[in-house]
Amino acid sequence: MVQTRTAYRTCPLCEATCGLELTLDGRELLRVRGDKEDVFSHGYICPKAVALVDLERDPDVIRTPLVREGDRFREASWDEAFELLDAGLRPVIDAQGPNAVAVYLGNPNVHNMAGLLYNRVLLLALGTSNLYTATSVDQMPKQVSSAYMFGTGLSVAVPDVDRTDHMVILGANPLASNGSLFTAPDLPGRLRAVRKRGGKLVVIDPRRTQTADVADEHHFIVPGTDAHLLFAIVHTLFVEGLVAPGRLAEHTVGIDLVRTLAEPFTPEAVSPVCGIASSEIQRMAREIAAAPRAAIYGRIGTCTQEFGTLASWLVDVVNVLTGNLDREGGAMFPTPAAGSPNTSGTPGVGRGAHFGRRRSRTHDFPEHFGEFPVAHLADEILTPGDGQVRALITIAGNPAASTPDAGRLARALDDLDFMVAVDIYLNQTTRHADVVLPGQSTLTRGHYDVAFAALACRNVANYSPPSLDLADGEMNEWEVLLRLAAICAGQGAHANIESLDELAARQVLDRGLKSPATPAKGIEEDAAWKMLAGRRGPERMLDIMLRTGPFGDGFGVRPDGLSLEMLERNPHGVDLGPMVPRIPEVLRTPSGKIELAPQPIVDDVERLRASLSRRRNGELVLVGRRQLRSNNSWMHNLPTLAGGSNRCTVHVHPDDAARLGIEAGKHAQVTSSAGSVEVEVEVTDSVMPGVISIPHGWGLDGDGVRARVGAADPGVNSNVLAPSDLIDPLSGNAVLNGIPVTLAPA
Ligand SMILES: Nc1nc2c(c(=O)[nH]1)N[C@H]1C(S)=C(S)[C@@H](COP(=O)(O)OP(=O)(O)OC[C@H]3O[C@@H](n4cnc5c(=O)[nH]c(N)nc54)[C@H](O)[C@@H]3O)O[C@H]1N2
Ligand SMILES: Nc1nc2c(c(=O)[nH]1)N[C@H]1C(S)=C(S)[C@@H](COP(=O)(O)OP(=O)(O)OC[C@H]3O[C@@H](n4cnc5c(=O)[nH]c(N)nc54)[C@H](O)[C@@H]3O)O[C@H]1N2
Ligand code: SF4
Ligand SMILES: [Mo]
Repeated sequence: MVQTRTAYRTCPLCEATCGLELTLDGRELLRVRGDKEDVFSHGYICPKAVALVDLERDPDVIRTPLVREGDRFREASWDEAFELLDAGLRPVIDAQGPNAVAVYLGNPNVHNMAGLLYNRVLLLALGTSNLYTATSVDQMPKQVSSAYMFGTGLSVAVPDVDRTDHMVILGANPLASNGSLFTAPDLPGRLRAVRKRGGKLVVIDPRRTQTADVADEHHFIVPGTDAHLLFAIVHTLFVEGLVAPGRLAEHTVGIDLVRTLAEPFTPEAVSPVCGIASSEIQRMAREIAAAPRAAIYGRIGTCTQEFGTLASWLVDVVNVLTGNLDREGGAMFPTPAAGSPNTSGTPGVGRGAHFGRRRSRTHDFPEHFGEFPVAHLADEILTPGDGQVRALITIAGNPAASTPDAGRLARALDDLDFMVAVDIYLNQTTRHADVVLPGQSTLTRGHYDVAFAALACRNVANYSPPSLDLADGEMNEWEVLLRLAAICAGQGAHANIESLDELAARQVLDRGLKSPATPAKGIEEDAAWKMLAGRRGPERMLDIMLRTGPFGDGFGVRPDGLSLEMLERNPHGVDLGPMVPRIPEVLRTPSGKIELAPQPIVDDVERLRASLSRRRNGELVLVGRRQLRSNNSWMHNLPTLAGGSNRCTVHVHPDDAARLGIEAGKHAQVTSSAGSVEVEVEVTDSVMPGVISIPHGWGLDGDGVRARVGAADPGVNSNVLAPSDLIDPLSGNAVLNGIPVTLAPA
C-alpha cells in the first residue's frame, strides 16, 4: 500500500496566490488540488498548478550546477561552480568596477522569498548601477504613477472587486492571467459575482478576450490610446458636473489643473483616435459616476504601451474624481501584514518619488527605483567605452525571450566576457551562460507572498513551510544568492554566509523596530533578536517583518498579533479582513496629499495632446495575448500544458486577411522595424481590424536549449518584433503592445 501524505502550500506560479493541497509519496509529488480550507482561495486553482507535478518530474529541469566547456555544459559540484564564478566575476569587477557587471532579475523572483529578500543583499554587495528587471517590460508605469500620486511605488490601488457595483477593466485579461497588481484568487469567479449581484463589468481591449466574453460590455480600442479615452472620460466628468471626490477633496491637490489638462480631450476629438464612439465614451463616464461604487482597473495593455504612465495615472485620476479611490467597492490600498513602504515610516507623509539619482551610460536615461530600462541592456553590453557591461548575472529571468529586440539581446549575451545564471532551465537566455546555478524546487522552500499581500483585494497572511527537505546536493536559493553576494563583495567562494545572513537580518530588524508605526514600541534590538533564535534565512526576516508590521505581535507587545509561529499554526492562512480606507495615513508624499497632477506627468500630457491629430492610414499594429496554460516563457516544457489550445499563432481579423491575401492555417511573415517572424495564421474577428496578436513567451529554441517538450513546438519569439527604441519616456517601460508591423503571406 502506498503511504501518501498531504501538504498545504501557496501556489507560487502567478499573483493569485491560491492555496494548494499536495499529495506526496516520499519525495514524489503525486497530485495537486485546490485547498478548500484556504482562507483566500477556497479551493480554486488553475491548470498551471496541476502542472507542478510535471515540473517536479521534468528531466530537463536543472538540478546540478552546470559549467560551460566549449559549446556544451557539464555538471559540476557547487564548490567548483562557485570557484569558477569567483574567477570569472572578480577580474571584471577589479579591472572595470562593479558597473561592468549587470544584473537582470526576472519575474519568478517576486514569487519567492529568496529573490525578494536576498537579491537586495546581492545588489548591495555588488554595488552596480546596471540593474535591470522584468519590471520595465511590465508594471513600471503603474509604479511610477503611484509613486508620484501616493508617495511610494508600491502604493498601488487595488479594485475592491468583492464589493464593487461597477468595474471597468482596461488592458487586462484575468480569465487567462488570473490577475496582476490585483491579487484575487478565483478572480474569474469574483468578476462573475459582480454581475450576479447586479453590478456591471466593462472590458476595454483591442481583442474580444475571455474576460470580455463574461462582461456586460466590451469595447475594442486602438492599442496605445487608453490615456486618450480616460482623458475624454475625465473631460466628460468635468463638463457634466459629475466630479465628486467627496471625502478625498480635502486630501487631494491638483484637481483644477487636471480639469485644464483635460480640455483638449473632448470625446469628439478622442473618438477617431481610440475607435470608440463619443456617445459611448460619454455614457461610460456617466455610468462610472452614477454607480454607487465603481473601480477602474488597468494592467499590461495600459502599461506596456507608448503612453503607459499617463494611462496608469489616469486610471487613478478617474477613481479619485468619482470618489471611488479608497472607498469600499472602489480602488483601495491593502494593508500588507509583512510591511511595505506605506506601512512604515511616518504615517501620512514621506519623501515621495525621486527618480534619476543616476543616469544610464548609453541613453542618459534616469533610473527608476534603482533600475534602468531593460530595453537598453543590449546597448550597454554592445557599446564600447568606460563602464561598458562585460558580465551579466541573470536570476530567474529570461530576457532573451521576454524583452524588446530579443534577437539582438541574444547576440549581445554572446559578446559578454562572463555570464552566470541562477535558473531551472537551459533556455533562450541561460544557454549563453558560462555557469548555471540551479534554483530550487518550490516544494523545498518556505513561502510567503511578501509582494502580493501588498496588492491583495483582501488582507491575508499565509506562510507555507517547505513541503520537502532539500535532497543531497541541493542548495537553498537564498544561500546561493548569499554565496554570490560574498563573491561580489570580494570574500571569495567559501565565505561564511551565516554571518552575512545575520548582518542582513539585523538590518531588517533595525529598520522594523525604528519604524514609527511599529507595534514593537520600546523593544530592545537584542531582546528581539533573542526571540528569533532558531530561525535563519528568509524565515527569520519574515518573522521580523510580520512582528514589526501593522498586524504584528510587536515581539510580545500584542500577544495575539502575528508572528511566523502563529502562521505556522494556521496552514490555510489567517484572514485579516477586507481592505479598509487608508487615506490619508497611507500617503507618503511630501505634501501629505494625493498629488493628482504631478509635474513630470503634466509635462508629458503635451505629447499625448499632439498625438490627437495622428491617423492610422491603414497601418497594422501588433499586440500580445496571454494564454491560460502558460506562464510567460517558462512552462512550455510541461506536457500537461503543451498542445491543445496553447498555440503560437497570429490572430488576424477577416477584413485584414482578405485585404492582404492571408489565409488561415498558412504561414505569414510579420515584420517590424526590429525584426521579422514567420508564424501560422488564425483568422478571427476576436481582434479588431488593424490589429494582429501573437502571444509572448514562445520561441524556445537555439543551440544548447534543453527542453524536449517545449522545443518540439517552439513557436516564435514575438519580442524579436519589439523595437528597443520604443519606450514610455516617463518610466522607461518597453512598448510591447501597439507595435507597427506589416503582414504578408510567407
Ligand atoms: N511581448 C511581450 N513580452 C512580454 C510580456 C508581454 O505581455 N508581451 N510580458 C512581460 C512580463 S509581464 C513579464 S513579468 C516578463 C517576464 O520576463 P522574465 O522574468 O525575464 O521571463 P520569465 O518567462 O518569467 O522567465 C522566468 C525565468 O525564471 C526561471 N525560473 C522559474 N522558476 C524559477 C525558480 O524558482 N528559481 C529560479 N532561479 N529560476 C526560475 C525560468 O526557467 C525562466 O528562465 O515578460 C515580459 N515580456
Ligand atoms: N496563464 C498565464 N497567467 C499569467 C501569465 C502568463 O504568462 N500566463 N503571466 C503573469 C504575469 S507576469 C502578468 S504581468 C500578468 C498580466 O496579466 P494581464 O494584464 O491580465 O495580462 P494579459 O492577459 O496579457 O492581458 C493584457 C490585455 O491587454 C490587451 N491590450 C494590448 N494592448 C492594449 C492597449 O493598448 N489597450 C488596452 N486597453 N488593451 C490592450 C491585450 O489584448 C490583452 O488582452 O499575468 C500573469 N498571469
Ligand atoms: S491561478 Fe495562479 S496562483 Fe492560482 S493555481 Fe493558477 S497559477 Fe497558481
Ligand atoms: Mo509580469
